[in-house]
Amino acid sequence: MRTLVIIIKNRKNKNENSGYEHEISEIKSLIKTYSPYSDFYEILLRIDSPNPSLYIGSGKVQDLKQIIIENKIVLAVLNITLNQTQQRNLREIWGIDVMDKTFLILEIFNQRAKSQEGKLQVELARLRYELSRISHKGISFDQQYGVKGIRGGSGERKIEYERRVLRDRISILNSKIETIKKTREIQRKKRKRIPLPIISIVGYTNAGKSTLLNSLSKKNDIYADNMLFSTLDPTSRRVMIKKGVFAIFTDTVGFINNLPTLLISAFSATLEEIKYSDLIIHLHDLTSDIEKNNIVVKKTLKELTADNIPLINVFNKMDAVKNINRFKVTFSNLNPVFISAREKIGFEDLFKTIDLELSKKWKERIIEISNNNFNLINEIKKDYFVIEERYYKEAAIIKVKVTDENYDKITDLIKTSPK
Ligand SMILES: Nc1nc2c(ncn2[C@@H]2O[C@H](COP(=O)(O)OP(=O)(O)O)[C@@H](O)[C@H]2O)c(=O)[nH]1
Ligand SMILES: [Mg+2]
Repeated sequence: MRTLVIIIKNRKNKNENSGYEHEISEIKSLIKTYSPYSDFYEILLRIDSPNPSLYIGSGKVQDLKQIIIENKIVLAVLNITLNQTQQRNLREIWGIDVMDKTFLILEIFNQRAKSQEGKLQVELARLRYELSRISHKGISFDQQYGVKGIRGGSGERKIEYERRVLRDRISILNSKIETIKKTREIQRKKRKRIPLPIISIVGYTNAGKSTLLNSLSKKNDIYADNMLFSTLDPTSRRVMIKKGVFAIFTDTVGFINNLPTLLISAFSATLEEIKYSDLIIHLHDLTSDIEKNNIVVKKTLKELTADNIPLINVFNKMDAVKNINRFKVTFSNLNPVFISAREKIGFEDLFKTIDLELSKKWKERIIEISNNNFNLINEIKKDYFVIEERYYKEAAIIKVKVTDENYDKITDLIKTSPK
């Protein structure tokens, strides 16, 4: 999917240039989260003040239309906030999908939300976002609010009507979410677990989470025919940690700098799955503001009640920084693992640390199945992780890697199985 990334800077603001590289890299990373096989065309625009109906000047809009056609671009993403009119007009003129950053983030949340509550939270955020940008003059709702004496006129009435409709839908959604929250515990119990450890990769957008998932699975995945894994969603991969030991790695939605407040609940709901993981990899970006990001991530994990899950602090992009020892000293209290996801450096260390953590809960157990009951053996192989099978005359000896809970289930299965 070829995407046009448009970074708009206000000419009057002298300091605005500084974060350009970072901003473009963050937006690209978001687009890749939305659509992994994207490639990009980048444009930096300087404007004096936003155009009410297009945000950018109409001449520039036409120039960009040429670029869009010539390069077969299908999506444009802008770093600023568009109101509905501007978004609609640009879509019409360019004939492609146009999004601002918040809209793109909502699309990503929408893709990733799995639970019913997650989906409703995202829908709620979308309505709030729409409510915030209803406007006929390129002024946001927040700015308009409280302005007195310009009421009246049919435009104003239409806006009032649209706001009322949105507010009604918001309150309906809110009560639905309340109901679901009450029944959530029941749903959790019903959840079917994959019989392998689940490792969630969390961290800021642009930290290298997707790169890590890709590098790990390319290096170590065994493209097994295994039925268990055909149902994995595309953000998860099976990775071999050491001979015979596998885990499911899951890429999560990244944290985003200055996430708009109205998206925070939707964001947490999208991350709900983290609660069910056996281990969290917190991926830090050595080239970013580590301390500041760390605080935000920790706080969010706590809000998700995921702060009791074992966590490994992994520092990425070690290839891009000089004097790695300085970081080793600064973060020694976090038991850091240093890697380069892109250059595939430090993976042995990472696997060792992961294995150590997981083996606290996932243990090798031996089970004996008499009379070589193949139906039973197949059933176990279908649902649990078998490391080794040995067949003797009287019985089969099966070695599995399981949690205590899984082990109990297997013993129950053996007891109840027809001989
Ligand atoms: N120098 C360097 N860049 C990396 C490394 N890993 C990822 N990146 C780059 O960081 C950017 C964001 O990576 P991505 O995997 O999309 O991050 P995500 O948002 O956390 O999924 C991309 O431009 C990657 O090429 C690394 O080990 N070293
Ligand atoms: Mg990503």
